[in-house]
Amino acid sequence: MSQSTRRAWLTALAGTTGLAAASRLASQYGLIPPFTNSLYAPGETLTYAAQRLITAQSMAREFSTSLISSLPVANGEPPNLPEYKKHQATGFSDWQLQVEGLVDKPGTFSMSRLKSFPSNSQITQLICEEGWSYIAQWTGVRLSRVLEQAGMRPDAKYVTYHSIEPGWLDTIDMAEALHPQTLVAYGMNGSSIPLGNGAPLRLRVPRQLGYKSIKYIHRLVVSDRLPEPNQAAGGLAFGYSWYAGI
Ligand SMILES: Nc1nc2c(c(=O)[nH]1)N[C@H]1C(S)=C(S)[C@@H](COP(=O)(O)O)O[C@H]1N2
Ligand SMILES: [Mo]
Repeated sequence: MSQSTRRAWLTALAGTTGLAAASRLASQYGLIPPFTNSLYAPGETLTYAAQRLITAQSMAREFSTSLISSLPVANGEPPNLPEYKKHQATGFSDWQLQVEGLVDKPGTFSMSRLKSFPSNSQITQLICEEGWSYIAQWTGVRLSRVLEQAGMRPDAKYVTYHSIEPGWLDTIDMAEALHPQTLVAYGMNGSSIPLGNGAPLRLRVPRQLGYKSIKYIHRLVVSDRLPEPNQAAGGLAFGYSWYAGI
């Protein structure tokens, strides 16, 4: 979108009093968030559209090492599943990330293969919707790199990522999936990720609220559409908005 179109859009947005009008504009520019059947849908459309216009290229704030939180909160216990415990006992050496859907080379990525790609680190703040946060360093491979390796097809629009933990999965659009700060993270604060924080793999999505950073991930599905809203899981299952830009 050109600067002038963007300005016109924003002016129109500012001048409108009804969310319905904003919604119409968002629709015209293809900025409708995928889940729009909730009570808050018009507001969510407005937020998503405005944020996508203004912040498509924006970066999550990064911090200096001295600001890393000394006691990162682990929100919950690691999955109480025999399968997970088996992996834990072997130091997660056989953990795999399965990639499927709109890719030319569906298959699995072993931990060592993921670690063989150039690694990226970021010191970012994980902000929970419940009001707490912590700053940590995350290390991993860019999701964009994994998607490229898997031969993502041009018609791909969304990436759904699944946790081994039942009920935990979420989806991001391509703007987020291909963003340089979106990582398939295997390291935290210079070591492997602690159990409670998502060992051995978590998706780190630092431009959105904490619930989009799903822990214990083992499967990515590339798609041109979202899962049906009635399959809502992860944050959506609690009624949180699908788009959680911060
Ligand atoms: N698999 C899984 N991923 C998850 C969660 C969870 O309970 N299970 N909680 C989410 C929420 S609500 C937040 S705020 C962050 C918390 O991350 P932390 O455990 O590192 O503090 O993880 C997100 N990812
Ligand atoms: Mo959260």
